[in-house]
Amino acid sequence: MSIETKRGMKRRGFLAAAGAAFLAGCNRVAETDAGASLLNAAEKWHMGAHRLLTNRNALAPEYPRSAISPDFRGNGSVNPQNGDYQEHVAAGFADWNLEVRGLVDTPLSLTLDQLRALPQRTQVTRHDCVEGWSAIGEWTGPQLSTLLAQAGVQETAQFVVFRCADNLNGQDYYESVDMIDAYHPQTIVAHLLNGEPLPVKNGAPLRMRIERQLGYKHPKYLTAIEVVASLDDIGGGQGGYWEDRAGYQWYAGI
Ligand SMILES: Nc1nc2c(c(=O)[nH]1)N[C@H]1C(S)=C(S)[C@@H](COP(=O)(O)O)O[C@H]1N2
Ligand SMILES: [Mo]
Repeated sequence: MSIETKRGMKRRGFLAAAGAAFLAGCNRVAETDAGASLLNAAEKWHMGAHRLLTNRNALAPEYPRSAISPDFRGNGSVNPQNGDYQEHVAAGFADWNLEVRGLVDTPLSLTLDQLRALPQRTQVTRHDCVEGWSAIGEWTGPQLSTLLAQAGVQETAQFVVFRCADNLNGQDYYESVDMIDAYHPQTIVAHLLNGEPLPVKNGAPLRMRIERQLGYKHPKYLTAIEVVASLDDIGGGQGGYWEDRAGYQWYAGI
């Protein structure tokens, strides 16, 4: 091995150790309020840098059907037992409704047939979970922008909140995005996976696909879409189940 390569390895070892020390430091500062706001500043920096380096309206990569994963695994809630979800399963989701409410001129309550009758988008995309796995699937459904146009979004709107039917560890799953992701062309309300109605494990009968964000930003078992001006009074105030519970970043852009 050349001296040059050895030097390179030594340097990489040093950088890895420095990185680990930095991360340990982050965990320590996160335990204080000042530290938490520091991390928020870092997240804002990530969002700003991401915005500069990538165009947030750009499309996530789409794949040929031949790239579809044979099994799209289920993660998190895979068969909700709370509320009346199991009755909906037994009824084939015949009475499922999706509400669009909040800062809109005309609140909507849409049946699955009404959602299927809207213009549809089909996309083969890769889902990336922070737990370290990915899967490629073909998703079909109306664009969220179509529903928002139908409801008429008011000027004060800043975020869209997604309400879910499942209660996980005592808390209702929910998520939220800003208006850029809400109007992104690949942000769809999916009712088909690989051409079939969504399996229960993947969020039947409706789940969001928000393709420029990590897996936890794609809420399953969708019951309502709420347009709001602030996330402060929703759930724990951090904009999502994992954001409230484990400090996951609200902006998980990829
Ligand atoms: N309602 C709801 N949505 C959810 C979750 C959940 O537990 N409940 N888990 C999230 C996480 S962490 C991931 S990776 C994906 C998993 O989607 P899948 O089950 O279709 O693989 O859904 C996300 N959306
Ligand atoms: Mo995930």
